[in-house]
Amino acid sequence: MLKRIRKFWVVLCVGCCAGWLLPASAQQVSDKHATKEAKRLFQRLYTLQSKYRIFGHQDALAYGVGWKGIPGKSDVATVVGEHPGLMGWDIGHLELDAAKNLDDVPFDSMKQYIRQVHAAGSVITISWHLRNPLTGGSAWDTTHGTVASILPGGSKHAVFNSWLDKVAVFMQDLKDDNGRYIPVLFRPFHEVTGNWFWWCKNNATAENIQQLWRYTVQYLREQKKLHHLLYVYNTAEFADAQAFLQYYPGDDVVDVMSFDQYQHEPVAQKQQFIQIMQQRVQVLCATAQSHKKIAALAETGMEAVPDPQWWTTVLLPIVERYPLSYVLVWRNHGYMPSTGKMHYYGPYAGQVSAADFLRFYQHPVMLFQQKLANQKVNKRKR
Ligand code: BMA
Repeated sequence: MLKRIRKFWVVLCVGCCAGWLLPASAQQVSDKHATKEAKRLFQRLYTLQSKYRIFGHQDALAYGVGWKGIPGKSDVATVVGEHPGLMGWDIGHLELDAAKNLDDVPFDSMKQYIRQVHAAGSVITISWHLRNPLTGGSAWDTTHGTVASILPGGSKHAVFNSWLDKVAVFMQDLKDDNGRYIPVLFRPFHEVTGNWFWWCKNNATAENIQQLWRYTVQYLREQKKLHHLLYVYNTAEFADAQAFLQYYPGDDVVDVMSFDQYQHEPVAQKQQFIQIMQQRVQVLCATAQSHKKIAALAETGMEAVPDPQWWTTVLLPIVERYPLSYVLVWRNHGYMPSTGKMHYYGPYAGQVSAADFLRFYQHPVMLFQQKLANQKVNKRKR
């Protein structure tokens, strides 16, 4: 009898570890060999999204409006006293072996920030404005045929592989103090339904775009043995669920479904923006739920936030009622000589929307770093 009970427990434990006992329909990370930390991050984000929205900001610790590289500072913290719960980073120009990314953030500092904020309880997401491998131009060089040129058999396939090798080296360097890989939400080939990057829909067939995605994930997983990445599928605008999924590469290579959209409408027409965003978020969340994926608004914002109530009258109604895991606003660059405009999306002390951001921060649905850390998204079970 004792033997039988022991056998039962052994089978049960092995079964649990292998995921056998999860119902076939349960949500799971797409990588069968995902690290424990990546699995845990997926499960926690999936669970939390029914109740909370994590607030994210691009490059939050690296610089803000009027400052750069001040240890421990973020523009968000100047308003609410703590950092965002999610931080976005971009590895554009890593493929060039550059010391800094396309927005002047040194890659070494980026790795330090990532280790630091992960330890403090924030989640990391990484995008990649990679240059055009066919022409050597920027990510915005939309030369037709670039995607086909880097697929197996294409003239730039070897170049693309060498770029993926560099991404792998960077990702392999993201470890915590205990030597464990820091899980990352990786969002390559973003805004696929736009028309401004070489990987966007007007420059390649849907089939080529899907092949590129699958090739990239398989290369990083199988050749490079990276198992701490969750993959974020991301579109720009879309008309309906079918359009949203037109470039979707498959449930086995995606963990998060998301889209990017900014408010370009003037403040007086914000209702129009809210309405369209609510419709899109609804479609996104329903689609993500039916595929058992996490849903996110991966980039949004209103440049220079001229609306003093933008956070509670625009962003909150867009994210509050829907099971979205996170919402990220783009970077706080400050004055941009090339456009002659201020280019920032997050608040900072003294900014016209700062008081409203504080109210947004206090809303029970929002998670910033401390509350998120208490939710133990990154933490190992003791
Ligand atoms: C854009 C702008 C650019 C930047 C790029 C990549 O939206 O912010 O200035 O280089 O993103 O971060």
